[in-house]
Amino acid sequence: FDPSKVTVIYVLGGPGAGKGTQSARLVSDFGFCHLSAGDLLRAEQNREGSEYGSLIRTHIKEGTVVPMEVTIKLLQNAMKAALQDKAADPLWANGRGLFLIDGFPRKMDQALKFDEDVCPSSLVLFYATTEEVMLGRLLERGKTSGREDDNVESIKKRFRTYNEQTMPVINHYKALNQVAEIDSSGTVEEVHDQTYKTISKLLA
Ligand code: UP5
Ligand code: MG
Repeated sequence: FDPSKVTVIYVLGGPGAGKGTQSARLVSDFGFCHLSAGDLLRAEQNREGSEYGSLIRTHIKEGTVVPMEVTIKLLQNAMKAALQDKAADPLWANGRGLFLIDGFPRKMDQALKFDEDVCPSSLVLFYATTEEVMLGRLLERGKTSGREDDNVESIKKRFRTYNEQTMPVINHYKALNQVAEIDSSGTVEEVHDQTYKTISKLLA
């Protein structure tokens, strides 16, 4: 597809910061196509006949980053499918093919590769809060989510990967002045208000 016809926003922040929750709100506000890299990986893990199932399962449980070839392929396929499906959606087509890419890129090599080979992003929405807040949210969700990484052991590993590998990505885009940082410690509504203002300005 033609990168000049789409607008990509990366949604980053630690595990449990609220990326998925806020992305869902932006879908109803602005008609974004929301692609969560984690959700795509979990779907691929469960797809019958996938050659990557056990590789993905291990990385998710250990909180480490799946090799970028796998994730980028899944994202590209999902973007292509969305461009076909949503072509008739006026909100989306009149705009610029709005994609929220949630939870990606998590590592510097992925960021450079995606920007260069697929499509550069216009903005990084960065949800920032404390590990204490994130831990509380994930343990609460873990009671019902069935996610294999919503347990204290996996969460600690996810925090480590985030600090060591994903923070450098955020700092890279900060140096390029492409980061909108949002404090995600408040209620869903409070965080959404801030997000809404930021995105309205970008799309104005
Ligand atoms: N909640 C949300 N906002 C709240 C608020 N303001 N106040 C109170 N509660 C709030 O939210 C988490 C929980 O908190 C929910 O119960 C929610 O109701 C509540 P959510 O919106 O789901 O947060 P999110 O940031 O999306 O958390 P998530 O757990 O999805 O983040 P991760 O980044 O850890 O998970 P992801 O699915 O992106 O990745 C999982 C794994 O996949 C990674 O660890 C990695 O192994 C692998 N992966 C890759 O290898 N490569 C990739 O590119 C992507 C993922
Ligand atoms: Mg999520």
